[in-house]
Amino acid sequence: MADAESGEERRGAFRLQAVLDAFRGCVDEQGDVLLAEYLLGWKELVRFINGLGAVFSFISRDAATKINILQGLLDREEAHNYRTLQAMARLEVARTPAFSAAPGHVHSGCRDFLRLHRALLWLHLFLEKLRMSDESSERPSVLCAEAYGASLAQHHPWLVRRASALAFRTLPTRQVFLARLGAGPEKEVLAMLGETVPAIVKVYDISQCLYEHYQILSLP
Ligand code: 1PZ
Repeated sequence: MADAESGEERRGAFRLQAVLDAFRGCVDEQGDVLLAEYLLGWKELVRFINGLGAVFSFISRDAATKINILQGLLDREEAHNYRTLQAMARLEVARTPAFSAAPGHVHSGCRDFLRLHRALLWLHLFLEKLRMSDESSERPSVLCAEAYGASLAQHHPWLVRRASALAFRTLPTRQVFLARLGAGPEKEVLAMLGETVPAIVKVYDISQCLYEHYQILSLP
C-alpha cells in the first residue's frame, strides 16, 4: 500500500503539475471519479503541507489518515467496488440501511471521502484567490483564512478553527508561497493555477451532485 506521508518528508519537491494531472485524470469517460487518481492528487497536496513545517502537522496527519483509509479500501476490498466514487457510494448506501444517518463508527469510505471533499472546496477558494492576487493583495495567510472561513470552518469545532487560524499566520509571503508551488516563474504558476482550479471544481461538482443525490452530505 502506498502510504500517504504522515509527517516525514518524502524525497523530491512538491509539484503543482502533479496535482493538476491527478485531478484532471480522475474523471473517467462516464464522468465518474476515479478514486486512485483522486488520492494521488491528495497525496501530493499532503506533501505540500508537510513542507510548511510542524505547525501544520495536525492538518497533514488528519488528511493522511483519510487518504490511507480510502487507499486501504481500494487495495484490500474487492477493487471494482472502489474503483470510482460512484461505485463506492452505491455499495455503501445499499449495504447499510438508513446510511445517511449511520452512526460514526459505521465503516464507510464515503464519510472519509466527504472530509476530503469539503477540504477541496477550501482548496478551490484559496487557489482562486491566490490566482487572482498580485503584489498589492493580502498575504496568503489572509487569503487562506478567508477561504477557510467560507468553507471548512463551518464543519470544524472551535478548537480546530483556533489551531488552524494560528497555523495560517505562519504561511510565507506571496512570493515565497508561489515559488513553493514548484511551477517556475510567477507568470507560469498563475497560468497553471488557471488550469488547476477548473479541474478541481469539476471533480468537486461531480462529487457534490452524487452526495446530494444520496443525501449523504452530513455523514457523521
Ligand atoms: C496552504 C495552507 C494549508 C492550510 C490547510 C487548510 C485546512 C485547514 C483545516 C484542517 C484542520 C484539520 C484538523 C482535523 C480536522 C478533522 O476534525 C476534520 C474532520 O474529520 P473527522 O474528525 O470527522 O474524522 N478533518 C477535515 O476536515 C479534513 C481536513 C483536511 C485538510 C486538508 C488540507 C489540504 C491542504 C492542501 C495544501 C495546498
